[in-house]
Amino acid sequence: MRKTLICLVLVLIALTVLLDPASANQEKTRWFTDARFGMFIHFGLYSIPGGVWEDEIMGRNMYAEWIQKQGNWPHGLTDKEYQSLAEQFNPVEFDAKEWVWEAKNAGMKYIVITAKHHDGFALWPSKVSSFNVMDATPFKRDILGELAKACDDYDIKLGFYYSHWQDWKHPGGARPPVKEFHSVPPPKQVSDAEFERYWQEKCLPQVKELIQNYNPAIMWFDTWGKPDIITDERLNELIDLVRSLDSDCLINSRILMKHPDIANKVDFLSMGDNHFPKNTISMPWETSGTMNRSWGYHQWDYHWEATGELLKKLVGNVSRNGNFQLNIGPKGNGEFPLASIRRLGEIGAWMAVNGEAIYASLPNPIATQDWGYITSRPMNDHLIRLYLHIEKWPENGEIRVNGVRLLPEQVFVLESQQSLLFAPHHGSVTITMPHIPVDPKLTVLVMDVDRQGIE
Ligand code: FHN
Repeated sequence: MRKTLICLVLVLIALTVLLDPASANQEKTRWFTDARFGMFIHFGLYSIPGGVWEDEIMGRNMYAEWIQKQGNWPHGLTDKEYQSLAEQFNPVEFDAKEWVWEAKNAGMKYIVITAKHHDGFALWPSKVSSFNVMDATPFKRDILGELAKACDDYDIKLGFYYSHWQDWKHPGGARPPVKEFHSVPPPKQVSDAEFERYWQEKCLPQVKELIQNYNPAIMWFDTWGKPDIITDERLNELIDLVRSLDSDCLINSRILMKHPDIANKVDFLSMGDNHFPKNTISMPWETSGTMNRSWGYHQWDYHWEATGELLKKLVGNVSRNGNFQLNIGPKGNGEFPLASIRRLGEIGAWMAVNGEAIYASLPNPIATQDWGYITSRPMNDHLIRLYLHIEKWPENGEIRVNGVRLLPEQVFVLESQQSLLFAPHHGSVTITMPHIPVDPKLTVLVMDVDRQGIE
C-alpha cells in the first residue's frame, strides 16, 4: 500500500512538471528568488594593473577588466604585456573564507565569480587550457575550489561567470565587437570555423569541467546584443550541456541576451549592466550592479556609491520581483577594497534588521507610491503584510498609502516595533510618522491588512 502511494505521488509530481513547466521552474529557482541579494566578484589578471597602465588611466570606459583591449587606448596591450600579468599573479592576501564571510555578513545568499572572463584566463586548474591559475602563475592555488569549500562552510550558493562568447586568448574566441572599438588596428573578427574550434575545444569542455568539478548553483554567461556567432545551434548545445550535467544549475539570459525566445530557454533574466527596470517582471530576474563604475578593481575609480543608494537599488528590484547582484572587484593581492568593505558592512547592518522585508518577499501588490517602495508577504488566508520602504521622509509628518481601502490591522516600524497611528482617507490610508527617520538611509514600516482591502 505504502509503495503504491509513493509511486502515485511521484507520478503526480512528474505530471506537474511535464504539464506545467512554469511551476517546475518556480521550484528550481525558488532558492534564487528567496535569496534576492547576491555578490558578483570580478577577479583575475586585470586586478593587478587595476585600470592603470604605464601611469595612465585606460581609455574608453572605466571597466578595468577590459584593460587588455583598452590599456593605452586605442592600442590595447600586446599579448606579451598581458602575459606578463600572469607571471605576476600571486594574490597572497586571498582568503576564501574572508570573502565568503563578507558576503554572508552583508546579507548576501550567493556569490557569482568570474571563473573565466573575456581574457580567457581560468581561476581553476583547467585541464582544457594551460592559461590558468595553476599552470600559468606563481600562485598555483585552485581559487574556485577554495571558494566552493568556503561557500559550503557558510551555506552560501556559488555560481560561475563564464565568458562563452569572447575569449581573447584562444585564436577562435570572439573579439570585441568592432563597432564598439575604434582601436588601432581594429580587432580582427574570427570566422565561424575558427569560433567552432574554440567552441568545441575550449568553451564546452571548460563549462563541463566547471560543473563536474564544482557543482555550481548558477552558470552566468555573458553576451550583449545578439552576436550572430552564437547561433541557435550553439545556444541549444550549451544549454543542453549544462542541463545534462546538472538540471538544477540555473542559466541566465545573457547566454544570448537579445534572443527573441531566450526567456523560455533559461531560468532567470539578467538585465544590462546597472539597469534597474521600473516595471514588475513575473519571471525571476536580476540586475548586476557596481559599487563604483568598474567591475574589476580600478585603482582610480573613486565614484563610490553611497550605501543608501545601493540599498534603494536592492529594494527597488525586490519590489518588482527582482534580485540585486552587487559587484566586488578585489585588488590584485586578493583583498577587498576598503570602500567595498564599509558598504558591505553597512548593508549587512540594515539587512540584519530589515531582512524580513527582503528575503522570500513578494513584489508590491498595489500602486506604486511617491514616498518609496513596497514589498510584501502573505501572513495567512486573509492577511497580507506590506513592507513600506520609506525613501522620502515626509515633511508634513504623514504618508499616504494609495490602494488600501480597508483599515490595516496594525502599522509599526520594523526596526523599533513602534506602533504608528493611521486613518482612512478616500480609498487610501494615511500614517502619522515619527518626527525623524529611524534609518536615514531607508526606514521600513510594516502594515498588516486584509487582502480584500488592497487593489
Ligand atoms: O564585458 C563585460 C564586463 O566586463 C562585465 O563582466 C559585465 C558584467 O555584467 N558584462 C560585460 C559587459 O556588459
